[in-house]
Amino acid sequence: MKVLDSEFAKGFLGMAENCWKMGWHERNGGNMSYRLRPEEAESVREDFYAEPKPWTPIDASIPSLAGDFFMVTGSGKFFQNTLREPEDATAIVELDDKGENYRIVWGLVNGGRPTSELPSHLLNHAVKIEATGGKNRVIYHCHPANVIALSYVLPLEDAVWSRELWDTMTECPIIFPAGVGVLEWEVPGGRAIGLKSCEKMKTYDVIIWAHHGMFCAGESFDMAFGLAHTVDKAADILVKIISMGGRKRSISSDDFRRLAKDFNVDLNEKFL
Ligand code: 2HA
Ligand code: ZN
Repeated sequence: MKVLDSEFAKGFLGMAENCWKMGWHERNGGNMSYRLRPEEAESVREDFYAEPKPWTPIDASIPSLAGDFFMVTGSGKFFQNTLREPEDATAIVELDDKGENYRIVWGLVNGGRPTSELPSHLLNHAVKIEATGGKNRVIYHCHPANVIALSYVLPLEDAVWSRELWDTMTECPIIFPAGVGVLEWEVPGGRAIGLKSCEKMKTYDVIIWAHHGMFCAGESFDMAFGLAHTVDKAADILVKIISMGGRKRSISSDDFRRLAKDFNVDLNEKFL
């Protein structure tokens, strides 16, 4: 089968288009990766390059991902164009048997490299595989304005962000019951931001990169998109609350506990 006829590629490109429409991807901002199931990789293998591109160091050693295939956005590519020119804007990469090098086996037909955040993506895939018993498949990064604006105003603390965002919309604690992690400003694209994100990804599915954007994980495209959408909407409401002069009332800790009980979610007690 052709890669572009596969359900996973349709899911990837559909999510990229939705994310573009949300306004989270100015110019070449943001990136996305999807870990293929072995049978998905097998089903499109006939469409791979007869001569894959050369092996390239990942800048990290991730043995748990050895031999895995990932669909990724390309460095410098615009989300706006992914659906129109997927073979130019995205790639499938294969990892070697040590999890130290990758090679392009499909896509980026006009040259180029996978996303500059590839080390962050792969390191965090490894953490999330461990945390979810292999269920996590998507890692996604975007630049939503409300989240970025709040990172100039709120203290950069997990507890403050988690509680403030939960208390914008009743369903937030059900959708991100662990809360959100927050990283101080860091240079994009390197090992440092990747490794610091990994520490947070052990606990959270969403990380705020201060003055930069959001980094999140999901078991499917719908789950990753839905999570980013919910956090962005909560941040939008919080900006409005702060702009209107601040909270006049709140959802109480006991109310959050009642919600968690009824919806059977494991709410992070540290933030109550
Ligand atoms: O431009 O968003 O973080 C791509 C990015 C890097
Ligand atoms: Zn970015």
